[in-house]
Parts: sequence; C-alpha cells; structure tokens
Amino acid sequence: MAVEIVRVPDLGGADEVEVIEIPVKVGDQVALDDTIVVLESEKATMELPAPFAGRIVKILVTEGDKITAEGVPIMEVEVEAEADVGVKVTGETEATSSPNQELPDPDVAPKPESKAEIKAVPKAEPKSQPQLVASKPTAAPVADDTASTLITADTATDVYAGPYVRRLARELGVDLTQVPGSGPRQRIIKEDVHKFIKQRIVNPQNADSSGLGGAIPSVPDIDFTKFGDIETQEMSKIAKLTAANMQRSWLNVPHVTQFDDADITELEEFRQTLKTEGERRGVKITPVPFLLKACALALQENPVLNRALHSDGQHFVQKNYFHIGMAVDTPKGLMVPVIRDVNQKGIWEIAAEIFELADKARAGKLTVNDMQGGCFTVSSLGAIGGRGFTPIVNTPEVAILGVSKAAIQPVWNGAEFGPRKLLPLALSYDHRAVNGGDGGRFMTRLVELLSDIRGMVM
Ligand code: CAO
Repeated sequence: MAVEIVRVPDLGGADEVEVIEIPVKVGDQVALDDTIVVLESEKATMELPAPFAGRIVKILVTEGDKITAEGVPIMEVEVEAEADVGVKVTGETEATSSPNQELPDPDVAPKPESKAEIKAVPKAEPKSQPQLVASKPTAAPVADDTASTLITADTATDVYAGPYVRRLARELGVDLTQVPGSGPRQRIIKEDVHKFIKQRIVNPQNADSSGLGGAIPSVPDIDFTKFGDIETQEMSKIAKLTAANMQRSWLNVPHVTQFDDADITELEEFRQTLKTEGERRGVKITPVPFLLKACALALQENPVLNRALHSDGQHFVQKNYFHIGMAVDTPKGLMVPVIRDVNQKGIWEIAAEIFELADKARAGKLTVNDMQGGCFTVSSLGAIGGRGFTPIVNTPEVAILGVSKAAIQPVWNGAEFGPRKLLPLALSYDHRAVNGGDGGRFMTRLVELLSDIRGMVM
C-alpha cells in the first residue's frame, strides 16, 4: 500500500478556481478516472478524475475553497502499489506502506494553508493530467478516459451539470432537465439526482412507466394561498388510479380522434315505443344499449379495433370476444364496468346489465371481475351535454367511442332540409394498432347501424 497525492492540475489560464463539489468521502474506494473533485472557474467547470484507483484516506480541501495555483494537494489516495511512495504532511506525518497503517484523522487534516507543504513522491505520473480550459458545451458530453470533460451553462437549452452527474443521470435514466440544481448557481449535483429519484419513487404520479419521469416536464408546485382561500382534499383511490391510467395512456398512445354524426331519428322513435315495456321490466331504455350493441357488431366486422398490442412490440393480440366497457360517472370518480359478449345479447339484456352495473358502480360495489376484460369502451356524456369531446383510449384497448348529446338539426335530404336527430360520435384510437382507414370503416359502419337499427338484427 502506498499513499499518493492528487493535486490541482494546470488551471488553463484561470486566476482562480473554486472547489464546488466533492462527490467522494474519506474511506471511499475509487476507480481510475472516477470523479473526485469538481472545480469551477469563471467560465468552466472541470471534474477532476482520480489518477489512481484506491481508497480515499484524506480530503484536503472543502467545498467553497478557492485555489489560485496548480499543484495544490487535494486528496490522499491509498493505492495498491509497491511501498516506495512516501508522503509527508506538514513535515510530521510519514505515510508508509504498512498494511496496518491507520487512516490519517480527518479532524487533524492540514488546513488549506498548509497544503502546499504536503510532499509526495509518486512512483509514476498519474494517467491523466487534466487542464481547466473552457470549451463549448455539448448537450450530453461523454466522459473521456484521459481528460476531464468540460461543461458550461451558457446556453438556455443546456443543463448545468458536469460529466459525472450526466453520466450518473444516464445510468439511472434520469432526464436532467427535470432536476432542480442545488449547487452553486443552480448547478445539478449528484445529491440532486438521488433526491429526484427518491421523489419519483414516493410520488410516481409524475413519473412515466419507467418510474423515473423520462422526458416529462414536471409541473411546478404553486402556493395557491398567495391568490386566495384554498383547501387541500384527499384524492380517492379511484381518482388516483384514474389519474395514473390516463397519464399512462396519454403518454404511451399516439391518439387519433375522428368524428361523425349518426342520424338516430328512427332509433329514437323506436326507443319511445319501448318505454312502457321498459317500465314493466324495470329497465330504463336509453340510447346507450343500442350504442353498445352497434359497437359490438361494428367490432366484429372490423376486428382491427378489437385487438391489443403485444408487449414484445412484434405481435397483435386479436380478441375473438366482444366485451365492452362503459364509463360510469360516480361520486367517487370514473369507473368502467364491462359488459360481456355484447354481440350475443339483445337490447333488453344489455339495458338491464347497464342499469345493474351503473348502480353497482355508484354504490361502490363493483368487483374487480366486473371491470376486467374489456375490448373497447363507450363513454357517453349524452345525458350530461356537450357537442363533442376527444376520449382517451383505455389501454390496453386500442379504441374508445365518445358519445355526446343528440340534438335535432336540419339535414338536407337531396330535396329539402328536414329535422333529424343527430348523435355526435368521436372515435379515438391507438394509431399503432389502428389506421385511419380502419377507424373510418368502423365509424361508417357504426353510423349505419345506429341510423338503421334493422342492421342490428340482420
Ligand atoms: N343524447 C341525448 N340524450 C341522451 C343521450 C344522448 N347521447 N344519452 C342518454 N340520453 C338521455 C337518456 O335517454 C335519458 O333520458 P330519458 O329518460 O328521457 O330517456 C337521460 O339522458 C339520462 O340517461 P342516464 O344517464 O340515466 O342513462 P344513460 O344510459 O344515458 O347513461 C351511463 C348511463 C352509466 C353511461 C351514464 O349514467 C353515465 O355515467 N355517463 C357518464 C359517463 C362518463 O362520465 N364519461 C366520461 C368519461 S371520461 O371522463
């Protein structure tokens, strides 16, 4: 064992450099070229790489120290080597190669003024002799084996962090543009990266599926009390799940939404004739069971929308069953119970199930089974209002239908305008699985089925 001294390199013309970060501590084992100190001049920062592998036995500078000359000792490193390296500290301490040598007490480490008195006789020249020279910043500098990589913070698009922190961020999959810097002049230091990861683990709401946030800019915390009275409300479990699912879908799925109106004039006339029978059966007949049935049939004829993307990125999973989810607005949040084999069921049966599942959802009594297995979702805001909206695909499904409020409108029949009841539809789909042509064919068929419900029984 021998103790070697690491010294400040050529300052590259800088009058003064500041020690702005010491990412190691006494006792740490460092590999050759690991960053041990970060120095900064007015124009550039430099990460000083360890010129030897070994164990840090003494750190001779502290953050904030100003250094004005090269050669100032920074650290003592115990290296695995022949015992011919001698170290003298302030003329009193003689480091030897004895395996039983104790670490120098950091508390009695020499003050910066005495550092110049440390004398070392290294056996060989350190591998790298970095120089502090300002250079053009790059977006993602790659650490060089033989010299320090420099980074400045003089472009708006750049992050203020050195190669060591950049490398750490790359290894951990952290987007540094999302990490607030706590170092001098908001420089990002390694503790900032660790803190960022911890926060993302504790609060995955703001993270992507990798859990680390990827390139998603976080929304800054705002103190709303500055603007008026507020109260903080606990999110329900459903609200949290919905938020996470929506974000996952929004971030993963390339959405396309296309629109059309279905002329449901005849469907509505027919529906009115069913009201008495509905009362007798205790089932409310609204446009929704017709919508679900029409969707199931249109899916059967357009199976592209009835599949999922395989996670291997190489396959589609084609579903040969037609289970349809129905978004239900409940006081606790949005729930999506699933009605199975809709293609095989009649309108009364579907209507009864909608009634039962919507009731269960509002009472908070849905089981996991009630909400699993959907192929496609219908989100109907028709009873609430609005002319149109773009629904978010309920992944792993690849398509969703948003239904808005039907209204009577003048429609040109080739000879004159006549009053027709039009139902606005919006079909969103995952463009990785569904092409515009597939979406268009599905929508056209759906509109046909709703405009002429005889097609549903043929
Ligand atoms: N246009 C015009 N009127 C409509 C309509 C439409 N598209 N859809 C339903 N209506 C009418 C119904 O016919 C009924 O009127 P009548 O009693 O005169 O027939 C009235 O609106 C109320 O219907 P409903 O809400 O009781 O029943 P429903 O079958 O229309 O809807 C359900 C059931 C569960 C889909 C609905 O209650 C619901 O929760 N919708 C919200 C879904 C949602 O939140 N989606 C957004 C998800 S993304 O945040």
